Formats: sequence, structure tokens, C-alpha cells
Amino acid sequence: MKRISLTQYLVEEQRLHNSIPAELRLLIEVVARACKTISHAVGKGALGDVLGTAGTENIQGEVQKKLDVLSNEILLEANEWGGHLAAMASEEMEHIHLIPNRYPKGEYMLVFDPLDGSSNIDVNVSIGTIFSVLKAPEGMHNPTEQDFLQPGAQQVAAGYAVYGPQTMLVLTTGNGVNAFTLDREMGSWVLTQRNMMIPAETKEFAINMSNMRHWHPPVKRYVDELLAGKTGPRGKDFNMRWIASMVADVHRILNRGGIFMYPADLRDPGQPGKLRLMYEANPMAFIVEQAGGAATDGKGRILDIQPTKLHQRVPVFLGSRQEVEVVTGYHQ
Ligand code: P6P
Repeated sequence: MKRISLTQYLVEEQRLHNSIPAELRLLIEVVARACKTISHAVGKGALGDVLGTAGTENIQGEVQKKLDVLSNEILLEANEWGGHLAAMASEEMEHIHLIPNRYPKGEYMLVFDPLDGSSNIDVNVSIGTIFSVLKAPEGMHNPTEQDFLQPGAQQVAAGYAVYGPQTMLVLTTGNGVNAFTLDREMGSWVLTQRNMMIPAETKEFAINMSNMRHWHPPVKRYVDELLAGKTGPRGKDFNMRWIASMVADVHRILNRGGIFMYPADLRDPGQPGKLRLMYEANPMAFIVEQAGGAATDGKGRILDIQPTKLHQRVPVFLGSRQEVEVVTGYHQ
């Protein structure tokens, strides 16, 4: 099969579904180009003097790695001049980032986690960039944080880049999920997987087991049943994976099924889990649903949640539909 580039794919999608206006096409191309730059920096490792900490903390109170800060700057600089955005928001910045007055404004808003899985950067384990695209509210002139607080169901596009043995870009604009592999010699993203679908059944689960003693009963019950295997209520054995890079765990699940869980737990009752809604849970939930999977916070669909804060956290159960339905059912 003749392989096509991201650009050709987007042009064809535009012609087929009329669902990718020129400005959105430009946005996706610019973000994809920024991910190429991030991939290049990540790939240098110690040779690029990009490892280790930047000596600063982000809004989450987490020590920022040099690559976190660099990746954030790459995405800001790549996107602010194009005229396709009204504003941006990032895990690495407390407040939203307005487009400088010297540039034209557009009708989209970009939210991203520039480099997710930071704890894996210095030990050469896959990490990634996650992004989500929203439309600016009608008639908005001066964007505020409030304008970003839209349920995930209103995303017009979402995607991630995974910086692993291959660098890949996985993208949805609401018509299924497609994957592109970076051809480093040509510097172009090449379509390598069309219309990815997550198997409804699975034998693989992903959770950080070290938190078991802190889990609420529904999660404890669900995982205990998986661990009971063939002789237990599930009647089959399960395998476990935990890469501690959401992008890498989700990418595996998109390719071979599985359930990813980061539940709320008793370590910090005031904290509803670790993952953030706007730039981790929502984009991944959009992608997973577009691939036939499910994504809930234990109670209801993640994409239906009305955000109240830009950096709010949410419990996450996503992946093979059958398993997400079981663990969500235990929460009812
Ligand atoms: P833990 C990475 O820091 C991250 O935000 C996700 O990418 C990942 O799934 C999770 O946290 C890992 O958390 O508690 O297992 O280190």
C-alpha cells in the first residue's frame, strides 16, 4: 500500500468529511512539527544537555525537568504566530497563555501536557506529548481560563506523540483514530495505521499496584478478581503492565487492548486521583472512545465532566469497553 503523509491524510479528510477546516489543518500540522522537534531533543539525552531538573517547580508543585520546560517552550513558539489560536494552556504553566498582540488570533484553543511521564525521561523509558483542541466560545475576545473549561465532548481534535523506539503521532478529529510514524530521514509523519480499534475484551490491566492498600473498595474488588485469575470469578488469567507513562500505556492499549486505571485513593482524600482532566484524561478519553473503547471516572463518562478548574485532577478508567464497564459498575 502506498504510504501517505500527514499532510495528504489531512487534505483527504478535509475533502471526505469536510471536518478539518484550513485553520484546524494548520494547527495539527504545526503541533505535529513541534512534536518532531521535541522528539529530536528527547532523543539526544545526555548529549543534548537536556536531562535532569530545571531547578524550578510547576503549578502542580512538581520539580520540572529541563525537557518539560523545553518541550513547553517548543509548543508555545511553534503555535503563537500561525493565526489559528486564540490562546493556549499547559500543564507546565499556572495560567493560560495569550497570543501576543503582534500576531493574529484564531478560533481554536490548544491545551497540552508537553512532556508526560517525566519520571521516565532520565531512565530512557518512553514519554510523550498529549494535546487537546477546543473551539473558542462564540464572540470571545479576551480569552480567560473560564473559556477553556469545556467538557471533553466538545474537543474538535486530540492526539499524542509517543517518543519510544519509534516516534509516533496518534490523532483523532472525530472520525476515528489514525497513527503516523516519524520518518526521520525525510522528517515527515507517515500514515502507518488507519482507524485503530481497541479490542472490547482483554487479559491485560495497567495500574500502580503499590497503591493497593489505599484503594477504595470498588477498585480493590475489581483488581482482586483479576488477580484471582482462572479459578476466580473472571475465569481467566490476567497479565499486568505499568510503564508509568500514560502515553505509552494508552498506546499499548490502543494496539492490543487492556484497561488503564489511575483511581482516586485514600492517600489524599481531597485529591480525585493524579491525572489531569484537561490535558491528559480528556484527550485520551476522546481517542479511546473514537477507537471503540470507554473512558470513565468510575461514575460516568470522562468526556461529560464539566470542568471547574484548568488543572483539576480526575480518576481515570479507560480502555477495553467490557473491562471499563465492569469496574465502573462496581462503583455504582
Ligand atoms: P505513578 C506521569 O508522571 C503520569 O502523569 C502519567 O503519565 C502516568 O500514568 C502516571 O503519572 C504515573 O504515576 O504514581 O505510577 O508514578
